Amino acid sequence: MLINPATAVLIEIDVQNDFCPSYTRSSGEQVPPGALAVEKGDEVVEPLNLLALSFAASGARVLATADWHPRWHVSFAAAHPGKNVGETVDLPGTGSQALWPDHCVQGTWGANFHEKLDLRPVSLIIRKGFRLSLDSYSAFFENDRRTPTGLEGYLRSLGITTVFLGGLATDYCVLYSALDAAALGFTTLVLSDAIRGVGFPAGSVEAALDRMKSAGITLTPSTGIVMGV
Ligand code: VGL
Ligand code: ZN
Repeated sequence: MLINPATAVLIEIDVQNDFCPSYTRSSGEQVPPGALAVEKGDEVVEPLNLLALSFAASGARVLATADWHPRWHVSFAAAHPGKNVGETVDLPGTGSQALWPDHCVQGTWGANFHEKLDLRPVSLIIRKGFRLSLDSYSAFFENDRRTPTGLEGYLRSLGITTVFLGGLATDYCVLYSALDAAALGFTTLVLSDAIRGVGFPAGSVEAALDRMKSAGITLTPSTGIVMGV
């Protein structure tokens, strides 16, 4: 697949410690799992790094997003006495909001990008979910589905028409970012080898892939992408 670097962007979604499992550094040191570790979540790092290099080398932009919550964020079960992780609450403006363990708290290790994610090609980092009472899965709109992150305007001002997405998690932030990108009229491609899902509730990854396909989103391996005109 030949891609024009002037009109395409790669967005690396939430490749943060809290979404990654434990692993061993080459020094032998064990890195603990994140608070909301996605099974094999760290496997997205290598394909994203390779593709990011190829985007940057061709002059195309690479962006990253970060989940960036204040302590006692509304998406944390701990902020709702009597509620547990995996339950939902109804929020004014948002509707049903899933409750998670505390994760990606601003300024903590868990909110940092995975240490193997190559940030050198990344020219913009979008932080989302930073308001106490509003969550954000999508890189474009927060969970009230109205509050923009500013990403749409950024992409349009650069003449971007094609959005490649990879990262974490397939069934939440990648899904909602891809659906919004497609709804906004961007040609949207999700990198099949550079996504991993939470898998809660059961079947959510399969459901997410189906929703993406129904929305006209292409699932494609990162290895088949060649930058050039
Ligand atoms: C995410 C659940 C809660 C994600 C973020 O990045 O997919 N999932 N916050
Ligand atoms: Zn979150």
